[in-house]
Amino acid sequence: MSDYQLYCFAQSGNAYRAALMLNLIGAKWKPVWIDFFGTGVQRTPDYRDGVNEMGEVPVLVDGDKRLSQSGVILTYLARKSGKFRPQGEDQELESLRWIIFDNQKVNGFLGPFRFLKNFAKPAGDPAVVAFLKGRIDNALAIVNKRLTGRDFLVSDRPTIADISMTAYLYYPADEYGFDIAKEHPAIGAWLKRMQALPGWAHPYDIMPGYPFGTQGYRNKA
Ligand SMILES: N[C@@H](CCC(=O)N[C@@H](CS)C(=O)NCC(=O)O)C(=O)O
Repeated sequence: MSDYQLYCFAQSGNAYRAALMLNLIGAKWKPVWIDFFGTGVQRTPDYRDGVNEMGEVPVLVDGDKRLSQSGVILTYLARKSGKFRPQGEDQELESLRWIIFDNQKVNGFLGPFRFLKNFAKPAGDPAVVAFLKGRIDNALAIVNKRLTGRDFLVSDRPTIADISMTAYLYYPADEYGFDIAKEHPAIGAWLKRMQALPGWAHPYDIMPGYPFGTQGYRNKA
């Protein structure tokens, strides 16, 4: 029996943070597929009243507990498992600082950018897409500088800040039209270090929704 349920879908980097953490801590979990692009169930009153008033994915269910916001889910799972937990107040604050920067400026722009390029109908206005690309280049350069000469974002070992920051960075380069790992080599090397962790898996392999419009997986992990 699964210990956790995760409301998610394969294209969601926000949900991937939680799915990856569950995998990395060796938790038993099962996905609840959200047909985000089809029925759009996340916009219904039932979803907002019964699952998440914010109308968002991911949502983690652990018994009677129901959590949303990936940063909250990561914090909860790190405290519960003792894994990937920042140590001491300084690391906790530093981790929170990078998680907020990630949510707002890194994946906060990469998510809508990728959505407008790949999934939106009609496709995104080129001026909006170009604006987002400028913000993304700036934010990724900051992360690349941070990772130059260090292995992980806040400590000499991976923490939830690293897991959060990977959210959209493993999706294929052709979905972005540029190669994040190649353009930002310190990010590229860090992504390989994260990928080497036991339990790591690609978003398309652990969350349902691939190929697009189905409930399938790319290669079921
Ligand atoms: N900060 C949130 C972002 C969650 C989020 O925006 N999820 C997207 C799916 S990738 C969503 O549900 N969007 C619905 C909406 O914004 O209306 C988190 O980290 O969990």
